[in-house]
Amino acid sequence: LKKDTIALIHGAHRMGNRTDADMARWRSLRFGQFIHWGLYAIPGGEWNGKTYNGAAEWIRSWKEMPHEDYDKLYRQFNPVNFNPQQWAAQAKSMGAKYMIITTKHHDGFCLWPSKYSKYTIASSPWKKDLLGPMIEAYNKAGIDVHLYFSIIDWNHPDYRASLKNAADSAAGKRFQVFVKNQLAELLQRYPTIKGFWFDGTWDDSWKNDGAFSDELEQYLQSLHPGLVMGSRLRADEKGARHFDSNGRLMGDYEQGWERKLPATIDDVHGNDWEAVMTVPENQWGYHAKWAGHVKTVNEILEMLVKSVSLNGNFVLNFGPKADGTYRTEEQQLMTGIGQWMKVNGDAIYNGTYAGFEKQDWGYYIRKAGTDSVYMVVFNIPVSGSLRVKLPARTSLTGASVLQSNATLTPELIGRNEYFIHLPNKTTDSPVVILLKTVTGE
Ligand code: FHN
Repeated sequence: LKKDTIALIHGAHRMGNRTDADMARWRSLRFGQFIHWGLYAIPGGEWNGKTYNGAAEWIRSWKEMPHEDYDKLYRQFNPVNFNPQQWAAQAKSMGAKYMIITTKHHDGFCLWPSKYSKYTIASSPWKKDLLGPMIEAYNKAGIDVHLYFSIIDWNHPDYRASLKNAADSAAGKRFQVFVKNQLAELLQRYPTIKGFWFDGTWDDSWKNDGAFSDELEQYLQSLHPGLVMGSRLRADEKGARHFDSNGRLMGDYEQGWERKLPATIDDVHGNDWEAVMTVPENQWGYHAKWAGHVKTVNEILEMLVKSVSLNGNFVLNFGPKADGTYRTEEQQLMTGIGQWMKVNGDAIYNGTYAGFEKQDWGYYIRKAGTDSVYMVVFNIPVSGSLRVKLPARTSLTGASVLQSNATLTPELIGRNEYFIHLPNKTTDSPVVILLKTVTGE
């Protein structure tokens, strides 16, 4: 927080995290699936035999790709192999408890038949709504759905990055009405959704109108009380985004953790937060030729575990192909993550910061509001002995390996300090140990 606070009308309206049931639910889910799906999946990062090395969903802004060509792609969008039940089943078996789907990315193409635009799925050969069946299938599988919505809209004639004259301002006002209408339409069509995930809010036209984003947030809350919306939507009247000019978080959780994670608990300032992560370095939509490093199951698990250990949610992105299927690498990741989650998911859901001193072997996660603390071990020391230092007046009464249920006897080696001796020094996936602790005199 900044020292000298200033009076703001459109700054943060709340101190601290939301405490209501809808937010508590979002916070407990911890692991989500992000899906970037749209017209950009058709070129898949390639055009006229050349490969675009930027993010596939940005190909329209590549000089080699004429806008007219991109804007005609909708005539080919026909995901004949799309099977929403299968998508939902795969997400469920991976262990995801919520899903975020791009209703409309920066290109402006809508996956639902919006009555406010012609550039929608209804104009494609597929014709039918894609979002409805997807939301229904995910909800049936017990997975909450949140809707990604880009404010930047490359297709809409009234979208302006900045407002330079009276005509721009008039267009900007019309665009705001359009945004409001589309969002209300989404809520009316899909009443089970749990939140909006806003993006593309960095242009001047948006951030210089804090009053509008503030009113919009309140309007959406009034239509659908309990909605969860991150910090990307809002700007204050001075153009500050995410955090207002007094340093207070706007929106329900910090939404700036994109392809990066906080290092320590101090970096999150007590706020709810969520990280979104790509599988390759920076590809969200489908790219036929992934270049560079592709994250492995264990790398992703470590990010998930680290996020939860620091009170955050972790969301892994997938970019399905234009025909509605997932590439093999993504399917394999889902399976691999799911295998681990099936055995060890208890350490993730409802997990929170444990308040214990961090050790080099990995991360502690506390089951919210309980004495159960999980050790998630990524680096086993050559000694095979894992150091556990507990806060004052806390003692360790037992430990067991989650996977095998094997009981481990902690060795007391100093005041509030123990070794847990691992039976196996080698493993090819993170080992979870459940600690039983007692806090008292
Ligand atoms: O430009 C987009 C990008 O394509 C992708 O959708 C990510 C997801 O967080 N958001 C924007 C960049 O911040």
